Amino acid sequence: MKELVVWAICLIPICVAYPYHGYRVYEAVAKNVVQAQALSDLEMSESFDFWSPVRLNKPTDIMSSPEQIQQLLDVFNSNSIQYRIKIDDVQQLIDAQNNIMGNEIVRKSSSLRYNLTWDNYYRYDDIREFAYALGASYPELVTVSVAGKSYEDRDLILIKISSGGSGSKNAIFVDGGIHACEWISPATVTYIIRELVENYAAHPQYVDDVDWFFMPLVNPDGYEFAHTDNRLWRKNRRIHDETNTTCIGTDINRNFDYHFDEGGSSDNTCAPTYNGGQPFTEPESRALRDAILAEANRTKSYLTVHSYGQHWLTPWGWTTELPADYDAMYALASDAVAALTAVYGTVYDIGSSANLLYANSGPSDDWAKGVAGIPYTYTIELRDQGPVYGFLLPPDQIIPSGIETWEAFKVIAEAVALME
Ligand code: 0X9
Ligand code: ZN
Repeated sequence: MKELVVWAICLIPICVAYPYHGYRVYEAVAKNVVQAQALSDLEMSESFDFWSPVRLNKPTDIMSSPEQIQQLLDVFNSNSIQYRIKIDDVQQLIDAQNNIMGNEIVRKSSSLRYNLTWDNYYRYDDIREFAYALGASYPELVTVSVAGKSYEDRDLILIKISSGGSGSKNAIFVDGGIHACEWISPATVTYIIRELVENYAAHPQYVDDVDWFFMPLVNPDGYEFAHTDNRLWRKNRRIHDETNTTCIGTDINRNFDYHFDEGGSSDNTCAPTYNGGQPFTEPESRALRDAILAEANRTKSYLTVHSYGQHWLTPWGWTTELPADYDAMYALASDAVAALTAVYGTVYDIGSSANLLYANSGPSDDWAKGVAGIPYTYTIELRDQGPVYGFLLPPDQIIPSGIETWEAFKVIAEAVALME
């Protein structure tokens, strides 16, 4: 994804950016290898934003600027590729969601000491406030600490939920918001934190039998930038002063030191999957690494929450070969997904990243398994499946996403509690 910031010429003090005005998202389906190759060639040309990977007989979402729409249609037509318009005007959808979110947010009632209501997407400050408010209200369950600082100096919040045991219990580590535009991720992760803490009395076993560690927003700088400037921003906001480039940001999920830069990760600072040049160049990935390592010997499951696609992914991304204990990983994933699907019928598929999605190297889950030695590491790609909104998931899906994902997390917690 190129950085698409087309600023209006600014003669008045308040400038408004409409970077995606007239941008369209098409859904195309490659039904044979020739069509798949044509789409892959298009992706390699880096002229279009591919929101989802090219896979045979599966929909691929491709965003086009207004100027390039005809070029895209020509490729579809000359290869007889079946397509449809999925989002007619990306900026209109962003604006519609901003209007819902704008001024009408239900502000905190007197009994709540935080803003989050899970019927809207909230900003970094609100998420941070939520963490400290829980810590203050439930000191016997919640400990908040700072795992490090982001490139722009924001605190990286770490929340421990534990009812005691002096570190003897098995643990689960969860993170969200590695990718800035995937707003449903921190929203769902904070929903689960709230469920564990504020509804503790309804199901104390999920806290009593395991310890939880949450980093709900790994990439706060990117997340804020996605709110203020570019809704579809993915990377962090580091300025690459070691290179002569004007492009900003590294994909935190390509910056981990396990089979680093072995495919599906870019050495180009302008690319959306820029890997940082070296492993652990980013303060956010270092802080996440250190927080995971601090509890790795008792952490049985690492859940890194992304969107979109409704996939429950296992490592690896760098090879299509499967981990030696893949069957056990698959069995637990399928129990978790069954519980999730039972709520509203939301379908997830399960498989290894390279097999189900695409080759990619340096993601946090591969490192958590391959280096930190955590057995059950999964990337969870939340709603939707792509046919409708993709990254622009409407806020009225936050609570349903939270409710169904919580059911899956309960299954993971029950299994982790019983592990050796
Ligand atoms: O590409 C990614 O970083 C993840 N998908 S996303 O659309 N959220 O960007 C998938 C990472 C999968 N994990 C592994 N390859 N192990
Ligand atoms: Zn992601």
